[in-house]
Amino acid sequence: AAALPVVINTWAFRKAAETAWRVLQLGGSELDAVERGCSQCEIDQCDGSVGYGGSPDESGETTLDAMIMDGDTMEVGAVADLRHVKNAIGVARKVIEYTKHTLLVGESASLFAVRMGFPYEDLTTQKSLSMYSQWLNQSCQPNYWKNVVPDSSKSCGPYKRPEKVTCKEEQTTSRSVHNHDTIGMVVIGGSGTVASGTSTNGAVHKIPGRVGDSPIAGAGSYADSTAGGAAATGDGDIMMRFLPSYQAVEYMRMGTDPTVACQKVISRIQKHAPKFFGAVICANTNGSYGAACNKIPGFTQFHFMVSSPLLSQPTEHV
Ligand code: SD4
Repeated sequence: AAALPVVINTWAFRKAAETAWRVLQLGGSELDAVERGCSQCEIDQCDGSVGYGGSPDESGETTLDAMIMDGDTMEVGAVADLRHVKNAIGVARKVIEYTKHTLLVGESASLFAVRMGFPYEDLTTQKSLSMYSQWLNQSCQPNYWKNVVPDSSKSCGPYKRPEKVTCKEEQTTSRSVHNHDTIGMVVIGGSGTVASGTSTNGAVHKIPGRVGDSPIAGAGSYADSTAGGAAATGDGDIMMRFLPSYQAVEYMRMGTDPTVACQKVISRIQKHAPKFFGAVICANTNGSYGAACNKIPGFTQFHFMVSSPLLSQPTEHV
């Protein structure tokens, strides 16, 4: 059975689901619901991987990626590598509302945010500082480099491009399920208007400047009121190469059931990256929804939240 409106979001982020649902109940728009729902996770620092104080990069700084998409107008507002501003999806919303651009990045995005009235503040916390110093103190720091050699007497980092390519690939960061939990949300309103959005602090110990899938339209999320909406979570460096959210929406446009659409998207990526960590959620304009993940050791179940008139409260699905 399907009914409208429907709100789905990645992971068991219940408060985000409740907030988005409440916004709809109070007459807010689909975009309002996405913005407020994802903002809730930024405030709550959901799983440490959304909002400030998580995923310190190689220099110890927390940077944020977020996007919001309007499936009626096909407008997108996004920020990437946003520094010193906590409410990333709020800034993304201002990009839609007050500019003709789609994506603003880095410190320039921060300056835009300040002009829009957002506070400029430190995103590091005791927790992110201690994650950072633990990482610095490891004898061989897990990182995201490849085909480089250490540039010092230390066995690892800082790195330089090798004179001749060495065959040994450096160890990459172990991507635990828990350091990669972006909030992605899709809202389908009562009349079938679709909105979607994401917010994340990205990957732990990333190379400064790294932008993941989350702020990229069609990768992190996609919304089209003539078909449906989708959002992705997981290893953005891999997933963004496949535009999984766009692909899921296009499958639904062709009449594919949402669960099958998500499964097809996951198996496409899996052919190239069998062990990638990731999941996709989607919903069509009838209110049918689905999800799929790449089942790998340590990640065999994917939790997501669904809010609908058919459920008495936002409900966790596996
Ligand atoms: C990223 N996709 O920056 C994000 C992280 C994430 O679930 O989704 N976590 O790669």
